[in-house]
This record gives sequence, C-alpha cells and structure tokens, in this order.
Amino acid sequence: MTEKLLVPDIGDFENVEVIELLVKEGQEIKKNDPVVTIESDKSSVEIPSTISGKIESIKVKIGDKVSKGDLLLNISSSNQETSLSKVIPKDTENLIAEAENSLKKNQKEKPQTKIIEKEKSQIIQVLKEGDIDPLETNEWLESLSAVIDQDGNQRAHYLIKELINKAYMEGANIPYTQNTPYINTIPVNNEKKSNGDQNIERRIRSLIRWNAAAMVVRANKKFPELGGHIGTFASAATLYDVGMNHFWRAKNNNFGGDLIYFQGHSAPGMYARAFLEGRLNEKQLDSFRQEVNPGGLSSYPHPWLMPNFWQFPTVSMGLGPMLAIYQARYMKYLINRGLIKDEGRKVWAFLGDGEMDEPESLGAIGLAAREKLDNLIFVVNCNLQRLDGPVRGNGKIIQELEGIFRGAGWNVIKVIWGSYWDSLLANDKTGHLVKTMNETVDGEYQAMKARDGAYVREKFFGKYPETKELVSSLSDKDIWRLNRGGHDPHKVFAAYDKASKNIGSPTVVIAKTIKGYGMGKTGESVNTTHQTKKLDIDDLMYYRDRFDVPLTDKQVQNIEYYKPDQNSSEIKYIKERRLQLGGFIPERTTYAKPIKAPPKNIFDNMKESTGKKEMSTTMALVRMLTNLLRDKNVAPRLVPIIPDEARTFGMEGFFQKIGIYAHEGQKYEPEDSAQLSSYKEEKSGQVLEEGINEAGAMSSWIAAGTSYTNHDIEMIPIYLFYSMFGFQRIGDLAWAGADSQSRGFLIGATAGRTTLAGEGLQHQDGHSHLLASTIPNCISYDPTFHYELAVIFRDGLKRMHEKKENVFYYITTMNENYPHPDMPKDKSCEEGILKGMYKIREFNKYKKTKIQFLGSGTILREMIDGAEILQNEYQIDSEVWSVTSFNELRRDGLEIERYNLLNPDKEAKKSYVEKCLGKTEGPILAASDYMRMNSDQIRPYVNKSFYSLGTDGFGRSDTRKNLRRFFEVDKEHVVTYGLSVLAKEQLIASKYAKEAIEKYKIDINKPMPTKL
Ligand SMILES: Cc1ncc(C[n+]2csc(CCOP(=O)(O)OP(=O)(O)O)c2C)c(N)n1
Ligand SMILES: [Mg+2]
Repeated sequence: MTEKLLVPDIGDFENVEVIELLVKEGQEIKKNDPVVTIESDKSSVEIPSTISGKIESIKVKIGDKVSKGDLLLNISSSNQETSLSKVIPKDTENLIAEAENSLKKNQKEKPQTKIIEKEKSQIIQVLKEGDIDPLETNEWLESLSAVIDQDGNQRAHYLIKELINKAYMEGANIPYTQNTPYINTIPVNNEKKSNGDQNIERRIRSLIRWNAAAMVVRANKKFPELGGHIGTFASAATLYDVGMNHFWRAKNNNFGGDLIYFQGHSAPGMYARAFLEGRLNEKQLDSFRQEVNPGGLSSYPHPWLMPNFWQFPTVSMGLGPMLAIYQARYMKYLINRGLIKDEGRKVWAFLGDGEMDEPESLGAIGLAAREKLDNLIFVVNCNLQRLDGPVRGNGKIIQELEGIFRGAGWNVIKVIWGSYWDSLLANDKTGHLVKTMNETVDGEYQAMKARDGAYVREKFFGKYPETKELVSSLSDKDIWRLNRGGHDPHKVFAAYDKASKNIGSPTVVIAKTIKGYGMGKTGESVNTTHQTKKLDIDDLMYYRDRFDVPLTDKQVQNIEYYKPDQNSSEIKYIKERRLQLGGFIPERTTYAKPIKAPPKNIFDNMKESTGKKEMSTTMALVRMLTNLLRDKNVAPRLVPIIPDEARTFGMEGFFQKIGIYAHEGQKYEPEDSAQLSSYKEEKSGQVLEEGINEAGAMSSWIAAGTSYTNHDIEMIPIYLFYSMFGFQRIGDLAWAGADSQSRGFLIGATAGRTTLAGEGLQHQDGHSHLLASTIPNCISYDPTFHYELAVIFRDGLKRMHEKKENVFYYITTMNENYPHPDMPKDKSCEEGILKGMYKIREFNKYKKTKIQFLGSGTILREMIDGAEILQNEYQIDSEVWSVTSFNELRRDGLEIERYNLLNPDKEAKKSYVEKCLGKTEGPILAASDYMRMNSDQIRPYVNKSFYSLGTDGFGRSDTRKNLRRFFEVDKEHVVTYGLSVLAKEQLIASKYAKEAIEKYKIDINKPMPTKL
C-alpha cells in the first residue's frame, strides 16, 4: 500500500528550503529515519519518516521550498502503520477551536452557582513564646509520643503535616520554620557504629595532623613568603579521616570511584595522609608550595599542576559546591543515557562555612533537590570562622544553613555535639540545656573555645540554674572535654552512614568543629587562626602533647615529620583500609578510549559556495552538528549544552532529534506536540537545557569535558552561549575548567560588537577573544566563512578527542546572514586557517600601490568590500587576509621571539605572521569586530607599518550598518583609513584620503567611540 509522507507542522515557518535529501528512491527506510533536511533563515532540521517501507518516489529536490502538508515522498509501507497525515496530532488551530467550543458549551450548561464566601477565621498570631496552657500542651505532646512509639516517625510526620494543612485551610497562617533544635539530627540510639579500630584511627589522625602542620611550618621557616594554612585542616581532620577509612571508594578495574571535592585550604592534610600511605616522600612534603621544580606540591588542589593526584580545583571558593552539584547531575545523565553503569557512586564536596557566603555555593542547591541527586553529599565544616573572624557572630550558621537546605529539599544531617554531651542531653529533663544551646550565638561559641572550662561553666552553663546544676558534678576539665560533633569520629561515622544510604534527595552534613583545633592558645578558635602558618616551639610542644605524637622535644624543635615503620600497626591499618576501599584517594587517572575523528569529507558540503544563499556562521555550526549526529562514533558522545538560547541559535530541531535530558522524562504533553521541533524531554535525552544559567551550563561543560578522567569515557561537550555572557560572566569557572584539563568546545554565538544589532551595550561583545587569550590552554578562533568553521571544528575534534590533547576551543559564531564562498583550492589554506591567517583575495590590477588588509569575523567582509572599492575607484591594489585567530598568531609570535632572543647565535626564525606578510608590499591595516587590542596583538611580530581598526567603547543598539559606521569598521572607513595609511606612508597624496572623508561624510570632529 502506498503511503504519502507530508511535511509536518513546522511551526511559524513557510516556504522553507530543502537543503539535503537523505534517502534515495528504492531505499528501504525505517520509521523515524530522517529523509530530508529543511532550512529556514534561522534553523535547519531533519524531517523523520513516520512510516517504514520502501521509497517509491521522491517528490522534492534540493532547493525546493516546502510548507506544511506538502508531499515529500511516496512510500510503499511494509506494515499497517498510518501515514504522517494520520498520526500527527491535530494541529494547534483545531485544538484551540475545539477547546473554545467546549468552553462555550460548558458555560451554557453550567448552573449558576453562587460562591458563598466563608468567613475566614482569625489568623493565628504567635504573640509571645510563652505557653498559655501547659496542661493542654502536655496532652498533645504525649499523644505525639504515643504515635511515635506505636506507629513510628512517618506516621507522626503525617499527622503533623495534616494538622498544619488543616490549620492553613481554616485560615491560620502559622509561621513556618525550617529549623530543628540545635542538637544532632541523628538520635544517639540511631547511630550506626563504626567497626574501625578507634585507637589506631586516632593515632593515625594525630600523625596526619602533625605532619600537615609540620609541612606548612617547615616551608615557612625556609621561605616565609610561601604561606599555607594549618587551621582549616586542623578543624576538618576527623571529617576527612572517617571518609578515607570507611566510606570513599577509589576508582579501580571494578568500580568507577567516588568523587571527592576537597576543600582547597585543607590540601596539607591530604598530602600528609598520602605521606603515610607511602605515595609522597619527605622531600616532596618539603617542596610544599614550591612547584617550579618538578615534584613540588601545589598550594591547593590543581589538576593542571599535579595531574596524577588532584581531580578537582576547589580553592576559588564557591565553585566547588556548584561543580560538585553539576558533576552529580552529569553522573546521572551518563547513567540515564546508558553510557556508564549505575554503581551507586557518590560525589562528596567539602566546604567551609565561610565559603557558603558565596552566592555560587547556594546557587545551584535547588537543582540538586529537583533532580533528586541522592548521589551527592555536601559536608559543611562549620568551624564558625572564616578568614577575618566569625562567620555569623550574632547568629548561628548551622541553623541558617539547615533552613536554607531544608527549604530547598535537601536531607539535612546536623552533627553538632560529640558523644561527651550525650549523657548531659539525656539528663536535660527540663529542656534548659537545649534552650541554652538554641539561645547561644556563634560569637559566644567561638569565644568559649578560645578560653577554658571555667569560662564555659560560667558563660554557658551558668545561664540557668537548671543547666548549672546539670554540670555541678563535672570538673572544669570535664567541661572542657565536652566535644563538638565534627571532632567525634562516632558521630561523623553515623552521619556519613546515613548520608550515603539516603535515597531520593541530596544530603548535607553540617558539622560543628573548632577552627585550629588543637593549636593551643595562639591558634585554637582565635580570629587570626586562618592565617597562622608558623607555630612557635611552645605551640608545637602543645600540639604534640595534645595529640600524643611520639616525638622527642628535640624532634619537635627540629619540626620533624613522623612516619611509623612500614610494619607498624598504623601503616598497615591505613593501607589495609584503602585496599578495602579499592585504592588511594585522591588520584587522577584516565582509561578513556579516544573518539575517532569523523572522516575528512564529513564537512565537505561546507567547503562549497552557498551561491546566493545567505547563512550565518551560527547556522553553519548547527548544520555541522546535524552532520555530526550522523557519525556513529561521534554522535552519542556529543553533549550539547544550552542556557535557554536554543531558539536564538536555531537549535530547536535538536529537541526532537536527540531529546532534552530530564531525569523524570516528560510528564506532560507539550503545548507544541503537533510540531516537528516540539519540546521533548526524555530520560535518555542528550541536550542539557540549563535554563538561564550560564554558571550551571559551564559547570556541566566542565563535568562533561572531564568525563575522560572522572568516568573514563571521552565526551564532546559543546556549550553554546551569547558570547557576551561567556568568559566575563563565568571567567573563574573557565579558569577552573582549564585547570581541570577539560576538553570540549565553547561557542560564543551572536558574537561581535557590531554584528549583534539592536541588543545594545550589555549584549555586544567586543572583547571575549581577549579574555579567552588569557587562558593558556584555550585555543580561540573568530572565523568568517563556513569552511573555516568546518576546518577548525574538525581539527578540534581530532586534537582533543582523538589525540587527547588537553586543550579546549573557544569559537565565535555570528548571526549575520551572508553568502559563503568556496574554500580556496590552495593547499596551504587549511594550514593557514588553523595557524591563524591565510590570503583570501588579491587585487592586483594596477601594480602601483598596495596595501595589506587583515580582517577577522564579519569585519573581514567589510575589508573585502573596501579593497574592491580601492581597486575600482582608486586604482590601489591590495591583498586581503582572513585572520581566523589573532590569539593563535600572537602565541606563535611570542614563542618565535623568545627562541630568537635565547638563541642569539643562531639564524633567526620567522613568526608565522612574518612568513605570511614579510615579503608583501605596502603597509598593514588590520580590523576585527573586537577592540583594537585584538589585532594589535600581532603588531610586534611583523616588520612593517601596522595600523588597526576595532570596536573599542560601549556597544549600543542600532542597525549593523550604523554600528559599523559608529565604530569605524565599515567598508567606507576601511577605504578612508586605507587611503590615509597610504598617505602617511607617503605612498599616495593625502588629498585622496581627504576626498574620501568628504565623500563618505566622515565627521573628523566626532570623539573617539570610547568617549561616547
Ligand atoms: C573566591 C575566593 N575568595 C576569597 C578567597 C580567600 N579565602 C581563602 S580561605 C578564606 C576563608 C575561608 O573560610 P571558610 O570557608 O570558613 O573555611 P575554613 O578555613 O574556616 O574551613 C578566604 C576568604 C578564596 N580562596 N576564594
Ligand atoms: Mg570556617
């Protein structure tokens, strides 16, 4: 039976061009196979077949314009499937018409009901905290206890929720609190006990503490300028140790490994542990913060500097939390796409309480809950201090964080009090101890730990007679021993155990600790702790005694490291624990297989002229990605990342084709379900649609770009964004991505100060290439034509994903439509595109006067036009060079210059710029749609007169033509400045330049655009 395949609903578009036929007559096809590609002036999209069968006839050819309902193919169907015209849902108009009709009907049929406003009962207001009827309160509380006893917590929770709902329905607006009392979340009887040997673990922890501090002190004794931190790790040692001994599973042959984001300033503790584990030696510890010579240890976690050790850069505070969230989300993405196994791996992130002030730290916690990231655990080390002083002197950071995280839907586990408090809390029959705990602010808690037991007795327990009585039998020493939860391995173990078993939501462990724990009077809990990097002899002796480190006084004076014998119980234990957990952490390895770059001809269609057809480079890129999705090696590895701009870039076709990742699939029928590019969310979706969230999108890009090491699978992230909201918005993350050795593409779309018309000052990017140039492993290009883009992109795929070079690409694409020429046949063209410049046109008719034009991006076209005018109207010859990357040219120039200076006795090498331009005639005029600094970068590397044009100044909204005139980069200015340059070089008379100024009505009194 012959079926007709028609053009489906393609939204608002009509007369859309057929640009590719993907099938032939006689070919067998399956349902969903793409049959043709159509392209509007904004986007290209493949039309899939809705029928399986053999193609009888093709009714369209390339270049035809089609609209909804037009016949594409006749197919003899192989089964009883219905044709597209039958299966596509009714179109929007019909749906609306139907809905309106039924609405009218309903309105007629509906009996008029009078809404009786029920008089709202008075809103309950809590006027004072006092209990006006303790007897009644007691009855309620007893009932609740009975429910908990008989039916459990869940039932109690349900009843409370129902009570609140009922009160709300009755009009009582009960003030809502996200907070629980200032005590541990896990009751003592629910604590899971560790089966570790607590004595050995304590001894190991003490040695790690000592060696970490010794490392910092020794480095600073030698070179006081080096710096370092002792207080951060001192407060967090137990938090790390429990994880290392019992929870964190390393990557090995059988398991992908947990991913741990260590707090940047705690790095000395990780080195000290690696020393005991035998992974680092004494010489390396002594090279802490001295990295210039090989073998030194980096100040903080930097994968670039210690590529076999550190996995995640975290020291720029606030980035760690966000990166960890997106890492956990990306792990689920890989699992849901079937690219990695679900092995129950976890992402742990260690954060400072001060760090939580960074907006980025909390910025993505909503996403973590929404996406149900139960593979994510935050541990916030609440030592109550940051660099200058208390994090919340007048409040309570733990309670504040609890409220925020609970509000966002996280599982919150507070670890506030250590085991020594257990009996006191059990005996707190009047509730005054908890009351005091609730009332005491962090400034007081901090001050208490900087004093002594007597002070705590007076200031804390002395507040109420009941609490004073509670500790009457304790000595001051006992009171001093009352420990904080984050220093108690039992409490930490119980919290980690619960956290790692939690299902359905991310967990935050909020642990209370003491900054500079054990550092004595000069370090512990004092405001200056953070920057303490030297300990005098008394402090060192105190530290040794405090943690029972088996060193003699003399050894302490020499600040010696302590490492027990290989056969000691400590070393055996530490190694055995890690063996049980699969290996060492942190460790950075990669076993990812390379991705074979697509065949050279995959982009061949982009090497041919588009004729009269106009197209933007953004669209060319989308076409290219569509091609890539047909390459079986590359397609599954592409990770398109978009912060709510797919339609801006003409990428909405990707929604249907590869789906938008959504961990719960799509629970609704999308409004545009009848259309070809309808919004399709899928559990196995490939596109990461990040919403208006460049920082999140960049975090996803980093997670995908480091897949090759963190998940042993090479992926190709392509993050497309408004170029103005690129590096300047997420510059710090780009730096972290570079440090992490991410591989992938960043596409600065709608780029250029004058190319993005209309949008104005905050949208028009005239400097992103300069920002990109600051990152050493970022390779950037500003191509003009589609074949340049194709050559660059394929080379990027090859370098990064086949040859595994640790670089990443920044490519700008534009939204200006223009025709694209054939790729020049010259064999060196491809090399030139990649190196940064090649000759694209030569005007050689008159052989009198010549000028060299260097143009990049869309401004290259203004230069070609300007060159043509100069030839035709002024008899001036020129050579026009397409500069695909001033940045890459400068890098080459820098290197050559350095070589020549260091080899004064050798023959001088030539920079690539010099090789291209050295023997040419005439001065150089260079221009781009970026600040002059962009093209000025290569000025030193060519021995010729060099002038530049650019778009320095604030952008503003107007047409492209007006903007280019304003910034003096249009063809008229190219001609005029070109003549002026030649006059200045005394190659022509100045009158020609003057005439051009008049002819083009150029106002010589207009101030520099930078001043407007
Ligand atoms: C983005 C950023 N801003 C500032 C700093 C400098 N800095 C380093 S540590 C620190 C205080 C850290 O306090 P907290 O987060 O509480 O960590 P703690 O050492 O107390 O565990 C500051 C301000 C930084 N590393 N990163
Ligand atoms: Mg802190």
